[in-house]
Amino acid sequence: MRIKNTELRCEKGDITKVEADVIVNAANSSLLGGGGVDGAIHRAGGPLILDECRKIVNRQGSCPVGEAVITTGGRLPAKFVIHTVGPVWNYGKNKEDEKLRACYRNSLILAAEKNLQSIAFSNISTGAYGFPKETAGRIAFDEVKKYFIQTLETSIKEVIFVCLDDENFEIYEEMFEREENQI
Ligand code: AR6
Repeated sequence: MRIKNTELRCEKGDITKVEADVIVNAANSSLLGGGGVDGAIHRAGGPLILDECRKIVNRQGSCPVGEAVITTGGRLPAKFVIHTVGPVWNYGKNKEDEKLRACYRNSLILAAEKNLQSIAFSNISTGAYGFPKETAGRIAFDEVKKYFIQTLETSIKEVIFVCLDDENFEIYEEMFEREENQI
């Protein structure tokens, strides 16, 4: 689907293989790596990514939930990695919805500040952090659409939601289908 000059789509696969200007990692506040997509990105991208993460932490401390920082993509096909920290699901008691929205919004703002044209998102918080996938998908889709509807000028021309697991992919496919049938 298209919003103004930006193409949005979903795709099934491994985000470490995606050739976007920037891919968005589901990191933790330490920024020092972990499992899931974070582990895969550091493994595939090599040690330069961790070096830059360390420098960021030395400069500004750990990364709060909902915020985002940017590093090189190292050996990845992507030029950069945005590391954002999703909320841990706690049955909606800790404003998790709002925090997840902030992850998507702040990643887009950062990518536009760097004048990047294409961005690929992982399904933040829907693995180890336990956020229900359907709700997380709706929040991601809605917040990204909102950014493009509300932003007058942005460098971003392409957004890809990259889903590794079938469940997330089906959720995104259905959201795109529903949206396209409405227009
Ligand atoms: N490509 C695309 N998506 C992936 C990949 C991949 N290579 N690998 C996993 N996913 P998770 P979280 C999907 O657990 O829930 C880490 O240890 C996966 O199917 O990676 O935000 C961090 O260091 C799932 O839907 O991130 C944090 O400590 C989604 O990525 C913590 O986990 C997110 O799952 C963050 O947890």
